[in-house]
Amino acid sequence: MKAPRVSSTIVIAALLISILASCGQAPATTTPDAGASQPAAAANTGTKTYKDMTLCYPQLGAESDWRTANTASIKETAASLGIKQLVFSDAQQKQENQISAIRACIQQGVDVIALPPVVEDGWDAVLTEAKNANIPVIVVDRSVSADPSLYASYIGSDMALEGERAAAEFNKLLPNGGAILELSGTTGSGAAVGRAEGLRNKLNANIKILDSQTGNFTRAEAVPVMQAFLKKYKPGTDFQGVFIHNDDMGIGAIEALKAAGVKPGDLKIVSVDGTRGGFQAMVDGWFQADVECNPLLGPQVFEMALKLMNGQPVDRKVLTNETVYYPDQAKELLPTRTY
Ligand code: GZL
Repeated sequence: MKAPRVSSTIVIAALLISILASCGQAPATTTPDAGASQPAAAANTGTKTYKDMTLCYPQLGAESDWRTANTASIKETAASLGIKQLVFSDAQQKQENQISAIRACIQQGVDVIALPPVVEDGWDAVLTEAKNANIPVIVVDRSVSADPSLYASYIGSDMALEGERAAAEFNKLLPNGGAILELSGTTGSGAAVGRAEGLRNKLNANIKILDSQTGNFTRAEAVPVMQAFLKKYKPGTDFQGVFIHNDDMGIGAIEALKAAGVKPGDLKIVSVDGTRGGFQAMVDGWFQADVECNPLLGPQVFEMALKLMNGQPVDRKVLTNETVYYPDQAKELLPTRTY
């Protein structure tokens, strides 16, 4: 019996199907896993663009000029890149609100979560949920204590170095020693923990930290803290300096110092952030140094997010290069400050 003729059309079709099918089998271009920290890398096709990106940014709050500038950097960068959607929320400095926002983003199936954590602890559960949903997380600005395998990278500042830089300023400002007060940031936040640690690492032994209280990084909360300090300690006699973890609290502290009759220059004050408010405080003679902490992280966040969407390796830690600003340059630089 003659073999049935198989029309040439069928042969060609079968051939095409087998070629197409074999294409589907070609091993995806796997990128070397940059460590167990990343969800299983998707095929590194590099085909995703910013127009495909939905990024979740559960912002911690609006407590300071630094935070306002950080939010602006994220929103402006998202708009300029023309991403598909920025899922932005304001947690009003409450961790539970950030966690709820992250869960909503997981539910939505966003491409990347960029998290600026209000405090270091308490993130393992929700980061595990994100990892199980194969949504990469970039920790931004402040650090977390969670297992590093639960997030892809950290983009921000070396907070301990900022504290060490402040200590170096006090070592110069108080060469014969003395006592300083500390107005610290949000309790348990990576920024406050790091700055406090750095200060204590490098402060000369002849300079004593007389007392430390939190002002939660806000101007309003710093006023009563400084007022309480002034009730307890005599400026110039009991203490000669103040380390303030951010400019907003510094401006609040100045209000209390003025009301108590303290004059610019009576105390050696070192602040952190380098905002316009901090520069003005240096021009007015209140701050003797302002340690930079840069909030403009938007471009780095989105560049890394796109790499993660395309399954490309990313650095585990991206630290911003920062400096210290001084009164003698403040007047000239103030008009150029972008935050
Ligand atoms: C530091 C950032 C801090 C700023 C404050 O990276 O988290 O939070 O120093 C802000 O001004 O409120």
